[in-house]
Amino acid sequence: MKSPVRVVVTGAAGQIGYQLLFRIAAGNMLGDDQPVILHLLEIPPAMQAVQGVVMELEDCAFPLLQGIVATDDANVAFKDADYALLVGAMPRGPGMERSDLLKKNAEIFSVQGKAINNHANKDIKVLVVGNPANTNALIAQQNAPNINPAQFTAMVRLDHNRAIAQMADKLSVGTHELSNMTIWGNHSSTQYPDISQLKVNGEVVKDIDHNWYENDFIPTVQQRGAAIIKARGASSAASAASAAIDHMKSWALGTPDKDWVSMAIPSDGSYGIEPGVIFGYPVTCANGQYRIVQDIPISDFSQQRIDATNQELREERAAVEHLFS
Ligand code: NAX
Repeated sequence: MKSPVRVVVTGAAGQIGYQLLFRIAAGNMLGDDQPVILHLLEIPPAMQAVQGVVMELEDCAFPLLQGIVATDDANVAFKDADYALLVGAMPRGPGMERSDLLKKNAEIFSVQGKAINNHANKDIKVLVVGNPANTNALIAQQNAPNINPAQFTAMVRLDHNRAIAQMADKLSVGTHELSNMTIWGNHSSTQYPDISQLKVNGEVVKDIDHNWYENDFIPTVQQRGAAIIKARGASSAASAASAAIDHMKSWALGTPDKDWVSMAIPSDGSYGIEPGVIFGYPVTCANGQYRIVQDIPISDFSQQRIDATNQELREERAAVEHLFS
């Protein structure tokens, strides 16, 4: 048996946390030979609810779950952490401007970035789910100067999975038959789901009607979160947790041959995105490292979409830059 790894989940008493923790403890994220110690971080008013989650985790008697730490102190939560899923965030309240939301969350993620810097394992893999996810990841990264910046990522995998599901439906195939989907940019309504490289059973998909793609498919993927809120009366939680599991699993255990996944990662100049933002890219993963897929042809249409989402991320960055350490 391997030695256990420590996995932090923030917002552990929230909707996504509740869907996530049991799957991590069951081995869905890191494999059924990898024991875990779960670290649950919450704010003080939610600690009683966290105790209920802890009781339920205990009652599952998961063979891989070798310990639970529940705390409202980020310095305790990130101690020796190997993986962190930063889910807890300040929701947008009535009348709240996007800039206020950015600032409130910037405060949370700067504190957590510092705690990661000071207490976590230096190889920690960080996934930010809490919105605005890309910019929250940037803030955490900028507050952790002693951690490799590449270890800070944000989630666009839910968008990636949504795009695959929509295309599988359109093409009347199973999701497992599709590969090479890409989500570029921000996890927001400017994200760009790119099907130019999409394959069914290894064959490039051709003859997709551009009008349908631009005016039906792209808005459906971009607005899927809002459609779920309208239908369910609550935001997507199980699918978000499932995507977070997928993101970490791909990163830790690798991607299949001839396929890639979408991860928001620090831009490095690839595809003309200058360093300084956390940008959704197509990546392959092996040996716990990700690598951007290079040389994908970019059409004029794609370039416009990529530029728009890049622009939005630069504006988000400008609103919070003063919080960088
Ligand atoms: P909930 O409101 O159910 O849960 C959030 C939890 O975070 C609460 O229990 C709260 O007490 C806790 N929290 C707040 N501040 C904290 C802090 N400083 N430290 C630790 N915990 C803290 O929200 P939920 O539905 O679970 O969603 C969580 C976040 O995921 C939201 O920001 C949401 O917008 C975001 N999402 C991101 C998605 C993505 O694809 N990147 C998709 C799903 C989801 O909408």
